[in-house]
Amino acid sequence: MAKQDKIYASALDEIIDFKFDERVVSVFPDMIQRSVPGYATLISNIGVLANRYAQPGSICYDLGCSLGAVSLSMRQQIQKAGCKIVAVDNSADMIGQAESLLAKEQTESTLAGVDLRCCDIDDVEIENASVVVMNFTLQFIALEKRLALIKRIYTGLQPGGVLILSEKLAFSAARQSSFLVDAHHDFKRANGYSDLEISQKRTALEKVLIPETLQQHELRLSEAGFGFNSVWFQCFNFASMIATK
Ligand code: GEK
Repeated sequence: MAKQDKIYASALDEIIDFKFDERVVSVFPDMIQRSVPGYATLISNIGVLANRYAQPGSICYDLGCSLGAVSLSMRQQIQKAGCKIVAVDNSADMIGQAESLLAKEQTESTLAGVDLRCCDIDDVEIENASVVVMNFTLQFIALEKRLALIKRIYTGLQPGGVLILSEKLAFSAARQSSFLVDAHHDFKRANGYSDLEISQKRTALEKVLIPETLQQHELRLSEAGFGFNSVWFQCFNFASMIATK
């Protein structure tokens, strides 16, 4: 069973900015499952979508892979010959743990192998790509770097390739925003988080996770060159988009 996330359970004198360090890694499966509504549905269906768009002999990227859940799902689902999965995270603690999880789940029947890399997304060359996934990663990238990254992904994709982008969303309409934020907090309470945990985690993430509106994402995707894009999943203020080249 996954170790329970109690990081923000007792009152802290000082709340420091959230970091993907050893402590977070040790509880990450429990934390993300209890914090992101629809996480398991997203993971399994990203694999399904990846198989639909993966092109034989191409590369599928999992940018900000954490413990490799998206890579595992893609590896299970992709039935196209000669695909490689490149999974990238700049947290050494995440990559270390992802390595052992991926090795444990290794089966001989999978067609696609996973190449795990501990580095910044900025340092990864995106080439010959048919599928690029950022499952709740762009929100941690500095605002001023986001357009250049999306443009680089667009350039590295083959025609017909896709970007799958999941994000926590912001909403400009005050009533809609407070409804969806409150609903998300209810979801966290229903999953056993206390008000103290919710509020301390919120403070820790304030300067680190910068959500944008769906309109801001859509504008950036079109500016980068993506043609069709659509939301394919949403639960409360968490959504996943697919954009095609
Ligand atoms: C999942 N996709 O389980 N370069 C590389 N990695 C980064 C960078 C960067 N510049 N910035 C942040 N990360 C996963 C969940 S978690 C989302 C993704 C969350 C990494 C960071 O180390 C972390 O592992 C991941 O992006 C974001 O489907 O915890 O809310």
